[in-house]
Amino acid sequence: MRDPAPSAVRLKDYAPPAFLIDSIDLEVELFEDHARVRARLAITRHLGAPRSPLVLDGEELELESVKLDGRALPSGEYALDAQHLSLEQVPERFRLETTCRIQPRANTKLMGLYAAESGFFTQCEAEGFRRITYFIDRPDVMAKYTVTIHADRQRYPVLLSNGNPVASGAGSSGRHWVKWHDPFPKPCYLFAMVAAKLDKLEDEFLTRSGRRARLAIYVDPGKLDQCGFAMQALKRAMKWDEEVFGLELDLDHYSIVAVGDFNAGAMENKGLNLFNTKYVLARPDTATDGDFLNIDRVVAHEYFHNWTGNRVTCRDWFQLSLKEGLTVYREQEFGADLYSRAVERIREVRHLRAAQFAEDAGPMAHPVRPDSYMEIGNFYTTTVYEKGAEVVRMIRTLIGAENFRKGMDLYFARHDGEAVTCDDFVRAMADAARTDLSQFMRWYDQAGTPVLETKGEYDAAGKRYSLAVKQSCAPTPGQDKKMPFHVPFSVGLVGPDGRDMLPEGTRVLSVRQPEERFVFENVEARPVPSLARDFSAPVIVNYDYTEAELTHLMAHDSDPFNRWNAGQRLALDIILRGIEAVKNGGRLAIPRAFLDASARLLADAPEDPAFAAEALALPSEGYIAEQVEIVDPDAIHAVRNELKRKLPSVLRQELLQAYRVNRTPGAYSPDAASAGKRALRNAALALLMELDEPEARALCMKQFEDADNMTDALAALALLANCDCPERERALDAFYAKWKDEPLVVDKWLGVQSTSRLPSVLAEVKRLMAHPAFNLRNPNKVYALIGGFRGNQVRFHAADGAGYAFLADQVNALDAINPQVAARMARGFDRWRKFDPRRQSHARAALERIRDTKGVSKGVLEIATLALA
Ligand code: 0A1
Ligand code: ZN
Repeated sequence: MRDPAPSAVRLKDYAPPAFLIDSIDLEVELFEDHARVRARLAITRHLGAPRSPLVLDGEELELESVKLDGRALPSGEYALDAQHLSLEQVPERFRLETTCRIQPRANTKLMGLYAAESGFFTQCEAEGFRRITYFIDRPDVMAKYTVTIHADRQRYPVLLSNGNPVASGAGSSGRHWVKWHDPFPKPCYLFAMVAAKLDKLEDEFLTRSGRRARLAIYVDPGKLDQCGFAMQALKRAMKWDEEVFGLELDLDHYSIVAVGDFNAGAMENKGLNLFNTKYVLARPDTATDGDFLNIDRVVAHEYFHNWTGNRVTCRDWFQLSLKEGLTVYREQEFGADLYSRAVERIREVRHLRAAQFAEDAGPMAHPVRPDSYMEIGNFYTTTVYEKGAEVVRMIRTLIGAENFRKGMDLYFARHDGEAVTCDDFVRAMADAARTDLSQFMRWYDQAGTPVLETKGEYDAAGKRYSLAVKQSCAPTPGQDKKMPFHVPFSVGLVGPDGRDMLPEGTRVLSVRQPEERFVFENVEARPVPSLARDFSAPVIVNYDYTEAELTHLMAHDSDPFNRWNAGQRLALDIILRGIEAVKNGGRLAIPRAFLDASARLLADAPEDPAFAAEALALPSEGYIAEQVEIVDPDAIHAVRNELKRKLPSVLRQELLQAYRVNRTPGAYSPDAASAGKRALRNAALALLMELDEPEARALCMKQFEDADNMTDALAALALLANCDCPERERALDAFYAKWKDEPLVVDKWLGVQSTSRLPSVLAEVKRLMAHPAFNLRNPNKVYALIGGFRGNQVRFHAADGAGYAFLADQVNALDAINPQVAARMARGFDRWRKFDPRRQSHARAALERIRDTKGVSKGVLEIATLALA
């Protein structure tokens, strides 16, 4: 086995930089076949670093010249390797000028400066700036930037960088230039520039202190009609941050640029956010309710980073969750205020449980603050982001809303303009609340999902209810023993009449010991405990509920999250028992209670259709897989579908009724109420389609053909793509013919095919790889087709190993083009050890093949090695 250790970067090795860079003056000249980058750095030796050499990072740069304080250095006076430019002896304070040539058109990694359809774009987080020029590429080196971009005026009329435009002019032979200055010192990962032909939507925002900020969204020519919603989203976010956190925009210009080739979702570069088109472009006929919601959230997320990430940044990449966990938390709160708080929470937890709990249980398990990495690009994970957000939320639950706000204020007062650590954040919170959060810090340093075993006891004579809580956390790679966590455990006691029995409704217990008992006095009757209300901590709560208790909670719990959660537990228990039964030659048994509860959900649906849609959705196949010892994907698929089919066979009329009454006539609007109706209507249609009857298919086809919005059209298309029926091909062909010139809609078309449940899906995916609609160089296409298949549990984990072999081939092919995207795809193997020996041997072979490929990237090697370890 290979050891990733030699090239691992470790948190404990952190040392402050030996040099600081006060300012950088960047001159970028763009040509069709290359770019020339001249950088003038003002460098000072940093405290306590007496004689260390100057080491600058650089990658795929062709160095043309180096000057120190104006003197050109002969090659003997510096050292050059594939990763660095080093100068053995430099003064205390000096200017260094380098000139390099780079090849943006050959940059398929989409890190650094690269070309896309309409021009040139950058992505620097985490370590992309070193692909543009030699620099000390780490976030605790913060410089002031002046950037001049030169390019052909016709082809690249728009020249942008961070900050404010300060000068511009014409050059010879049709060229022009624009100079930008950013007054805020920033780490180089926040640098951005764009040279492209783009259309622009303009607007403005008057901040509460009276600053007039000019807002702009730049998109590919012809797409202006798809960016109105993103602009409104931006203004909603700006207003919300002023109102909720007292945080205001500090800039005169704030721009968003959308680009179709982008590895991630979006990037918070100071004053110049770069976005994947997916999170900007939307029109009712091209984007679904989910897309609109995501745009609201991602636009807000990047905007919120201006304070949580940019004004206060990370000292090193181990602290990534300092900005990401906090910003996701802020984004979640924004989403909750704008849409439905309960439904947003349910969706967030569904995602966390499916993705993050699985990550925490697999080979890539790492703490919210990892302690080592080979490739930082692999640590933009659901643990750092979503579990990180839960950690911030837990602090708020423990210290209360008011103290939390004080803590935020104190954090900014102390650290504005600094590069800090997660400890600094928690210290501000603890100080503001005058409380001790030292045990709480373990959430940052210990990986794994804690389990709370709970038992209730009611003493009727003493009117006392006591709850015993025992916490544990399974070992994770490199962490055999865990210390007890400090868990905020929100508990309610639901009475026989369905009412809350605690005077305060919900009590937040502070669980700190391995074993604890909490006593509730004056409890008049035996309660049903409602545990971890609103998902108060990212833990697994075990309690031996009876079916009757769960349906009681489903019907009455005042906490909507736990109302939903009770239904999920009930369904999960039925499915797990069904899987066991089938394994032993028996059958799935569906208790009456489940059908009654579902009927009640539908009857109550008019009050909150979006909630009803969530409650009717069964736990995902991936989540079910996490609950069993050895995964049998076919059994999970079969049993879950059988349960799903049972509902329409018993509740056909109710579902048809829900389908009929939840129409949204009139002009489309993505607001929560309308989206909720569509969600329920489409959930009803999905259940009816399980009957595999021509009437249901006709209804579905009719919806597909008549829909005036993408939500309804795509929902119908996805259902048709799931069935082996004549309507399938007709619908898929019609959809493609209509949308082949809208790349984001083509991604949806690829997605419904790669996630289809048909057994032929791998053959279709392979066929689509050669379709003109697909392009291995475009990350969105890869995520839709290969990523979709990777997440298609029953087909990807086919017993013959064909899915694994296919993914290995694609990871290898991608690795040569875009290692970051390849590494993400390679995560599909994470859970291979949970499957049977036959599948395991196929997966192992696929992983070994990836690991042993000549020239494998560091990122893919890290994923494969950890998976095999
Ligand atoms: N900071 C961004 C995420 C991001 C990370 C890496 C990237 O490289 C391709 C791009 C974006 C965010 O949290 O939105
Ligand atoms: Zn972020």
